[in-house]
Amino acid sequence: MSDLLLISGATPRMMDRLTAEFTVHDIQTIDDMPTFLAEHGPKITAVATDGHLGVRADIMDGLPNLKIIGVYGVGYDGVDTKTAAERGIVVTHTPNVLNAEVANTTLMLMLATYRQLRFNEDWVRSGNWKTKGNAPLSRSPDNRTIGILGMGRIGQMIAERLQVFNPTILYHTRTAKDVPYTHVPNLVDMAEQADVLVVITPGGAATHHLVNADVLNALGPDGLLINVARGSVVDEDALVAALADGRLGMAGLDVFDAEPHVPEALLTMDNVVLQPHVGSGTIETRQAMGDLVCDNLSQYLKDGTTLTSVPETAHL
Ligand code: A2R
Repeated sequence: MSDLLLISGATPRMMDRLTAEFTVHDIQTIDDMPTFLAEHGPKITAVATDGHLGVRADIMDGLPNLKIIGVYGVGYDGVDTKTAAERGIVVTHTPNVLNAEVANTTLMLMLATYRQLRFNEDWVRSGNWKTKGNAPLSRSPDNRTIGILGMGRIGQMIAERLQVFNPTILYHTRTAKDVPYTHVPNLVDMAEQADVLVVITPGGAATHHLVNADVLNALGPDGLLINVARGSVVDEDALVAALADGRLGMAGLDVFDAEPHVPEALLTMDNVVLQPHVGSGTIETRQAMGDLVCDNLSQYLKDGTTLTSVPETAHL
């Protein structure tokens, strides 16, 4: 059996499949990584990880015969794909199977912020309803102009599912796509026109702090920012400041810069809805993602091909 290093968590079903096909070394059981790598590194040919944890450079260096990295997630900003490609290591990820769930999360955040779900729930639980009467009115998510930053697999699914709110959809990407929405070449221009800005690009250097103070100011005091991509795409300090000053109206956030750390100031804001990076986090979707990780690894074992390589290693 081939040896696999498991860096991220895995669902029980994923674990069953991995242990049936590989000798699994779970990173959580390894106390001393240098000693482990010296002893077992050369026989490990596969890694399973997630897009956030990726594979640390010292671990990659300690696995001279690594052939495949299976990422549990569509984003893979934690993996150094350049080094992987140079070393002939295939990197796979789990696109498409989570599109619908991340779109659901986006709609949940939009409804929860516009309709003040958390504030109103507190109104009931705190007894305010009895002592203070009806809760203040909220705003409607209907008929809004929604700017989507990123119009790939997930962005397109978000746009489709948003149709229930009768929106006008704009999008910003580096290149225009074949979609029935208006491409806006400048992000600040799009934020100026939009009531809602949905962030759904990959993370990494190319998108770092794309959403900066200028974009947030353009979105404005009635605007809503939803981030279901990566914390790194939004300048978090600028976001906290804009919300605190009232320059930005509301935020629905599933991702943060230094997870699981969330800026203290956000925790007390009523106009913010916070989720612990659960965009794809349902039993059904995580099962489908886990299956795809295992399908890629199994197929690679069998014939050296994969189902869903990342573009950077697709030529291998
Ligand atoms: O820019 P383009 O034409 O390559 O369009 C891609 C867009 N995008 C960007 N837009 C503006 N500025 C950038 N610097 C930039 N870089 C990429 O993001 C494309 O429309 C979209 C990415 O689409 P997909 O590759 O199909 O990714 P998918 O499956 O929608 O997932 C997006 C991300 C993941 O990487 C995770 O970080 C997160 O959603 O869960």
